Amino acid sequence: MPAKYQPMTLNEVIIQEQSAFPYAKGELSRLLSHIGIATKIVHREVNKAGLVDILGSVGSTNVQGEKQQKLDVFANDQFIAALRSSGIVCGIASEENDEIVIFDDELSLDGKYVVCIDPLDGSSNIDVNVSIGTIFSIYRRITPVGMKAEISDFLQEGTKQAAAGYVIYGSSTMLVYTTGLGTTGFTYDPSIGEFCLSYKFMKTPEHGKIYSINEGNYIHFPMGVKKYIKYCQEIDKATNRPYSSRYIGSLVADFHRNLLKGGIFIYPSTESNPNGKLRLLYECNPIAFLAEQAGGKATDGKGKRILEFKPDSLHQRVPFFTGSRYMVDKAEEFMREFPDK
Ligand code: AHM
Ligand code: MG
Repeated sequence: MPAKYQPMTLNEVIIQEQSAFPYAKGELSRLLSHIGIATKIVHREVNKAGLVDILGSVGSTNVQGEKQQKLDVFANDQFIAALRSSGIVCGIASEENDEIVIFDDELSLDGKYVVCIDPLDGSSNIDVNVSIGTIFSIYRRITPVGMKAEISDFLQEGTKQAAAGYVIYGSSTMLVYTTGLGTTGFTYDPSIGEFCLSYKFMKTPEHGKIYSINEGNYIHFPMGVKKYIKYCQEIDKATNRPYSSRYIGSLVADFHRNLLKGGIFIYPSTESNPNGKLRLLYECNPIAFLAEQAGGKATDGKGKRILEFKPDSLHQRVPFFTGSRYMVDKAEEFMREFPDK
């Protein structure tokens, strides 16, 4: 007789975790559930992406008379709608919007949380059927409940995150999140429409043998990064080198692979972009929280923890080194040895 399939669902795990905080009112749990629901809708659309030419291209009207939206715009609207209707969130900051979006209906004004989100990350991969992701970060507001959210609610250090996570729309869709009690992963089972627990207390290897960086930009990298790349490519049996180079160009997918297998992801400063490309609020902070909770590291390459940056603007960028702890340490060693003038 086949074994009985009895998965633990996202909601069950969230509720179980909530019991670790005896005074919790369940708001954060409900908020995570709302994100889970929005994710299922985005998953459905992402999986239809290849049908765009059949259903009508972006900007045109499809056979049902619906206007086709770009997937990233669709995902943004979807998450904003889900968070607005939750009544638990008083505002969001999205990579897609220049300014914060304030929810000022009566219920939302009493919401204790704000959310920073990159609704669909990996824009260059959206149209070509390569993995993309959603990244989110949840903070307790610092302005008093009942008032409109303000920018200061969003410009908090990553150490203040109440929860963070990502969704990877890959060969299967997975949701990985943390509330500071470890990193937990769920795989979406479309046959029952649920995220099912697949990784409890994810632990990333301390050493790895994958390095992920856009080597096309090599010429523009700081000397420390150039030297570290050469180190990764050298032969040394004791340290399993040469390492493998893997770069998808979707942060979530590159990070997720390295989290499971062990590796380092680097998006450093370049001559033209001294702060790199990735955004502190929407990309680096949530990923850094997840990395640390899984035993990994996330720094700016110069010894500073990403989670300790005090943001000064919504769309601030930061150089990003994350992954297996000893690999990040080694890369930083090269950065120290070859400081750029
Ligand atoms: P996006 O927010 O426009 O999608 O850019 C973020 C993405 C990350 O997912 C990825 O790590 C990086 O940009 C890739 O950039 P590049 O193409 O410069 O290597
Ligand atoms: Mg992005």
